[in-house]
Amino acid sequence: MTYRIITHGNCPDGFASAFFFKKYWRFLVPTLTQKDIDTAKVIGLQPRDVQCGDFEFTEKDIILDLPKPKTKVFFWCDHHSSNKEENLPENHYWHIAPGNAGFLIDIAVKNGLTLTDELTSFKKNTDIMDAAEYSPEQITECFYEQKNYDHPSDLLKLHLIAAMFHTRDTVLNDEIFHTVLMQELAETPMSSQPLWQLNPVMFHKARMISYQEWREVVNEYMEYDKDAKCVVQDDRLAELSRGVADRFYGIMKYPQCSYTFSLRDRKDGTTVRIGIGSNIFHKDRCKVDIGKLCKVTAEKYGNGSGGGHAYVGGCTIDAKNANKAKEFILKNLKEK
Ligand SMILES: [Mn+2]
Repeated sequence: MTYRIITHGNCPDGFASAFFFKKYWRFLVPTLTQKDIDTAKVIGLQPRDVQCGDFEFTEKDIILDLPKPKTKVFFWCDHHSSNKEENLPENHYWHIAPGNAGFLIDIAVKNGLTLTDELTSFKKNTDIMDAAEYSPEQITECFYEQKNYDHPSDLLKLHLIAAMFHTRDTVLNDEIFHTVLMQELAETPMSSQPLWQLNPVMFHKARMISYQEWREVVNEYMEYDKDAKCVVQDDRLAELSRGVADRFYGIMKYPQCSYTFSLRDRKDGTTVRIGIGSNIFHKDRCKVDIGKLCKVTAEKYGNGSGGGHAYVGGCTIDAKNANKAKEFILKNLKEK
């Protein structure tokens, strides 16, 4: 049985966490050996794969940026408030932090790692990405096509890399994710040459076009509710399905907003998925506990599955209640 590094798949923070663990394991678990790390398989999973209990974990698994499995594992580190655990055994870490890679870096620093400028930048920028702490200029830089990519910032470099495992083909995504992490790793992904030979800019350019196509379709029905100060994106009204969703489009189009709200039909046809967010550039405008509102909405109009954080949340409701739930949410946002 060999060790396995199991991380949040198809996610930049999951990638950054696995990268950091592979490269800096000495500052996290000194009892491991280089051979343990070199032979460790890297696997990307989704939180639901851990929660539903279908995946079989072993005592040699290293789990990053994911909920803690129910069975015994070797190492676990996570930063999501919903995955809180108490009385943790050795090699298990949980703390609320903007990003999991940044949290791992903090642990390594406590164990003697000296931060270089590049590592400091890696931490800062992975935190921005995972906690959505972008400025409007950074959104423009990373979510809209730029004239050239000759001298990308570190933040943009990390987006270029993430674009490689963010295609619409999940099998391809897993293959790229895994391949990149099995290559020779430099100080951070920003300076890892084998990775740059795979031409991440090409993937990113395609993604920028997909975002633009999506924005054009969504433009037809995206609305602004002045009283609720909320951007309403009811995807049930979409006539076409094109491109890839840009989750920051609502706040770029309506900078005066406090909230964004989206609804879309689930594939099963009987449920609707609701997402609510606050304006990330103006979190001070957010007067409603969004996680709570999502929970209440789920209990009132669905089977109770919903929740989130103060600034962002989601829930699933019965499709037949969608219009009532929409009204309920906008009414609640108006009252504050
Ligand atoms: Mn994360």
